[in-house]
Amino acid sequence: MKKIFSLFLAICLIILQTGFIYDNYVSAENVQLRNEPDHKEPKKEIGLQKLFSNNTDSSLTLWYTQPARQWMLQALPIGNGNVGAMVFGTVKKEHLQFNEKSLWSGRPQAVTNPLYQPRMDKVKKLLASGSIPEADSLLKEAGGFPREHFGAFQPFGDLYMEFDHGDEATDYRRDLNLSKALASVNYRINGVSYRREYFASFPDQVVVMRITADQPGKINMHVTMTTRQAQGKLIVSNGLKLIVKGTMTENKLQYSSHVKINPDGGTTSTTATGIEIKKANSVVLLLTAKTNYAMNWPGCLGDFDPDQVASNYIEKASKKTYEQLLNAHLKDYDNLFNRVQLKLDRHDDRRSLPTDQALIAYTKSNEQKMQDGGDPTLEALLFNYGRYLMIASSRKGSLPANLQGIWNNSKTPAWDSDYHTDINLEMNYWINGPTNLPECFSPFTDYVDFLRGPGRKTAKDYFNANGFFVNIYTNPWGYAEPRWSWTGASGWLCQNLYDHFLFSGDQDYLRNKAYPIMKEACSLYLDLLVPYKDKSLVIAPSVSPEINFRFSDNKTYRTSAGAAIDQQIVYDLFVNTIEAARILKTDPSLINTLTDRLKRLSAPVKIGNNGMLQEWVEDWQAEDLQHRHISHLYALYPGRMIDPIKTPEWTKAAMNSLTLRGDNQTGWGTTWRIACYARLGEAEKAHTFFKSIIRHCIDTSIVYRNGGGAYDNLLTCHSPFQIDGNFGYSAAVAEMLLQSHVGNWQQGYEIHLLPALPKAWPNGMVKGLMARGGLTVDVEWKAGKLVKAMISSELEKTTKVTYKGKTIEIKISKGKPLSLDAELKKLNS
Ligand code: FUC
Repeated sequence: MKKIFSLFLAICLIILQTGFIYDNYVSAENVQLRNEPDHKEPKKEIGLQKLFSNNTDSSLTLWYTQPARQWMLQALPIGNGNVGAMVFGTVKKEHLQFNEKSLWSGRPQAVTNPLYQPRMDKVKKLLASGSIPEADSLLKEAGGFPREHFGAFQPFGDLYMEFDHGDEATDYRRDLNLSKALASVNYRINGVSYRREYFASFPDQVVVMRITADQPGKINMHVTMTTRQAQGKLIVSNGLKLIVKGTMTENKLQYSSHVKINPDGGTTSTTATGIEIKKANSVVLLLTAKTNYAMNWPGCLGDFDPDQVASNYIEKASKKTYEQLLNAHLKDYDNLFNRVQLKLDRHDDRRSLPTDQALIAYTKSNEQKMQDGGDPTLEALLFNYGRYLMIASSRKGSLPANLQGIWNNSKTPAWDSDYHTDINLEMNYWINGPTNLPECFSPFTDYVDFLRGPGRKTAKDYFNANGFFVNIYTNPWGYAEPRWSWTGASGWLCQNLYDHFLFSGDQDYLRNKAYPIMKEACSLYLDLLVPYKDKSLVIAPSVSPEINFRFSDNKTYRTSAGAAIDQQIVYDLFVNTIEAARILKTDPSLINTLTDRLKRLSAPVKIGNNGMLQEWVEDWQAEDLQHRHISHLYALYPGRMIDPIKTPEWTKAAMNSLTLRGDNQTGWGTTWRIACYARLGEAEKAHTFFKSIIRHCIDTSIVYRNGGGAYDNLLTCHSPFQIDGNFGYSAAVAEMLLQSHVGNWQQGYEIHLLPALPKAWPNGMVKGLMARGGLTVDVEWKAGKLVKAMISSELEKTTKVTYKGKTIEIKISKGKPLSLDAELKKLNS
């Protein structure tokens, strides 16, 4: 007790000492295509379709009355974090296109540009004295940045199952059940009902497929596998196995995929290209894939045989029955997915529509500005889908979800399907904390940890600095060169790491994983801070990602000192690292250094003459006023500095900045805006953006403006498909229903119930969301008003709860959930 009291006193003292730094900040209290050929469509749509549309939950099922025609638009994704597949559901010739997340071309970068480092000190000084054109010339003299062998995420292969039963199907239905992570294809031909089921098992590391018919001996099929990797060879074995393996020439990456076919009844034979099955009752197929990639820089190749690993997975799984495999999968998946539920209950005729039709109806009614433009069921489905996609593409022991998660059918995908770090990778992982998927976060942490190796080299080579520098885009080979921008992402990545701790409360994680990385990122920024004209500290060189400013010579430049986002990132990182060091009771001298720099830091949030948040150290104008990036709003979201109650002036300025930046954006540009408006408490404005993200999209080319939307399969488009829109959407919806950014670890975070509930969701229920501090929150509302909130914790906690302007303090005991009504009165003890 005495110890706790002295710790409390010490904290108060430090807060008092450094008070002026923190006063202005909320978080400071923290001291806290290739086009597929068109397939024949089944003729009639009756029977099964009707049956299923009535007995499944439309906010948990994607369903269609036709097979997929194009990979990007209609195929349905399944995945186990390592292997991803897209299911087409074609009647005559089923197609599963599959990926293994680490199958990448390219190789580790060996070359840097030595001409930058000798001039970096001078560049920093010029930038800090406002001599932008001079610094720009000096940088240009050093030439470009090498980008050799960057590579791209590669498609692994295609599994085809050709059925000898004709192609005139009726009663066709293809679906993806999100509560089971199970895809199925159902149809009738010649009086026989066929069903195919597909799931990707994390526990068994295989994709499982089962083909059944309602009459014995009706399955006649030929199975074959192809790869688009030049060195890949197909081996057909009498042991009912298909193997594709090879080694990439440029990087020596070995890859292997095994398919095992287990028929029940009938006869089998091998052909030159595959395996023929005749008159079987049912057939189970298992598929796995593996490479010898390892997240260890600079080699990035592991000392194991991927073919052996793949073979072991298949042999082990072959010993289990289909039911055993399915049960293991359901047990694993159910625990993750079904701990969160969102129900937006409103009578809606569109409930009975197939998903693509519901999407088209949503789009049309919005275009025609019909009063009843919304569809809460579809809006909830997209929320649930984001969580499904996270579980399918990000599990322990593999790389994080890339720009397309784990799915890709092109050898040259857009932006190499890489890891962009000036919004995209970070946005991918906003979903984990609030929507309770901490288990899927470890690939992100492992990857940031891995980037420290190449990042240290870049910090030394270019800046002669300590710490690690991560550039705007990276890959599994650890690419960390500055490339075309001086945008540094180490600090932003650390924001996700620390938020993961705040939501999970996992102190072992903080001590052993996040804190060492945060500390190292601090070393970089400490070395990059220089005194500006007014002696305040600014980061140099510094960039507001992907956008230029107009300087006094009327020319545009990208690089300056102290761009708002960098200042905000440094502020956030230093405050979080101080808080983490205190929690871990370590590094007092680092706490002092960071506290000192925070005092001298040029304000991370400034309001310009036009009443907007300044994007740069000076009140320069953006070259593109409606740019999709809103980096200077980092302080609002994902940062925790701006809040309508605590910082009303900044809130107004943030609102002005968002308004000017405009509404017509890409997928992630839209979801970032939804999250920002949610933080501002602007429920209707946030909901307005749903019409941009739930907008029927058929474009597969790269667009930068007036893009966004979702394909028939509800994968969001930039365009093309980019998964950050899906993940960002779910995170933003959670932000509309629950917020917890105000407060600090010691005193607890304020739980704000239904902070941005739009009129379109009059009745609803959300269960299992997380608030910072490790609290689980369920909320129920009717006619737009809170009915009941239930808060539980694994630890004893005191926290504040806010609803409609009223705030109370509550104490929660371990394992004893506490329920509150609309007046925030306790409903039980
Ligand atoms: C950034 C964005 C683009 C796109 C790309 C993958 O460069 O500006 O819009 O999302 O990442």
